[in-house]
Amino acid sequence: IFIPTLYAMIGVNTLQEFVVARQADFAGATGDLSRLLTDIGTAAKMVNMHVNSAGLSGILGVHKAQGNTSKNVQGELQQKLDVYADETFTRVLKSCLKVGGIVSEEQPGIIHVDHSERGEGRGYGKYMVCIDPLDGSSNVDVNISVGTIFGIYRRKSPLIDPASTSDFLQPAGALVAAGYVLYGSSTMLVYSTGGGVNGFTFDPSIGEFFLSHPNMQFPEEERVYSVNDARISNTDPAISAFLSDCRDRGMTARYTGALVADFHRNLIQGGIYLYPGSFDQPEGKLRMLYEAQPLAFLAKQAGGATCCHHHDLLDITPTSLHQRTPLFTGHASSIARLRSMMRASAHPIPEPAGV
Ligand code: AFP
Repeated sequence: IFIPTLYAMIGVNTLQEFVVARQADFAGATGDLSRLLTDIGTAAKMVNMHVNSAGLSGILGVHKAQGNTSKNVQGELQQKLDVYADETFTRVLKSCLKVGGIVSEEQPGIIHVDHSERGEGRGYGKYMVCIDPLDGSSNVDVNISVGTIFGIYRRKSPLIDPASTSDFLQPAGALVAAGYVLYGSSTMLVYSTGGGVNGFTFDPSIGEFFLSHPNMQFPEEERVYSVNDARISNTDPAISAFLSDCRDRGMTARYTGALVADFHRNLIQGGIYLYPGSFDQPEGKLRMLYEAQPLAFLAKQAGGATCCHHHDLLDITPTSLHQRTPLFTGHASSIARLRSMMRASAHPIPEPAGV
């Protein structure tokens, strides 16, 4: 049993200690990425406080601007907590000298971060951050887990100019780091810089994340499949056949409606998450840059795999900032079985535009 305060007493790594210690694994590391990752931890603590007290602090429900409900760039209703989480992560990331640009689910374009404007250094930082500040936010009003997902790329263009769209449109295989925060029965931050996946649990009594899940790997056993079955009537019939095969193999269904929570459970218990495209909407619902790619990177680091209908998702170079993608991620054997069934399908989903 993990008891956070006990871990604190016996001197197990805090997030900050761990991140800094891991820096030594990378020859020539400057500490810039370490600073950025610990800043993300700080913003997560702030959002965590509001998520935990949402029912008491009047921050439940839909956000209104000038009396009207507000929508994000995807046309989805914004919850008050979506807006708070977006403002918090953006504010903290902008103050980090290493960040040159941010793409958030809640903002239409690139948020450029020019440090020279504040007399705080030279131009723009070298890291591009893609973030879904509050994933699964429709769960908040009913007190079910939500999350934050982030991916960090190294920019390709010169630091002296504002970041360009192509600095963000890189394949998941080029991520420098990725992770998520799960605001659940306890709050966890899980991340990878490429040398495995490590999970940290927040100890609210002292306000620190402590290493609680070192070297996370998908277990051998495949136990769970996570899918919204309302989304499979108009998709590739191979997916229904795959789910039926899952049931025959003794797997069971679990789906929360928050990608982070479903991915996290499947990582710990062994399972697969599915959000297919449909014949009407081949690109599906989930966003490539700040949902699919970071989780694909983590899945790979944890011994799992990720695909869309026709490709390994790690190989896809996105073509637009808010691109959507079908997503199948989790246990490597489940993904391999699903892919072979989709390859043999008589009615495959057409390739979405931009892939
Ligand atoms: P919201 O953030 O709008 O609640 O969407 C959550 C999400 O992007 C992802 O976290 C879920 O897995 C998925 O959408 C749920 O979508 P369905 O409601 O279509 O199942």
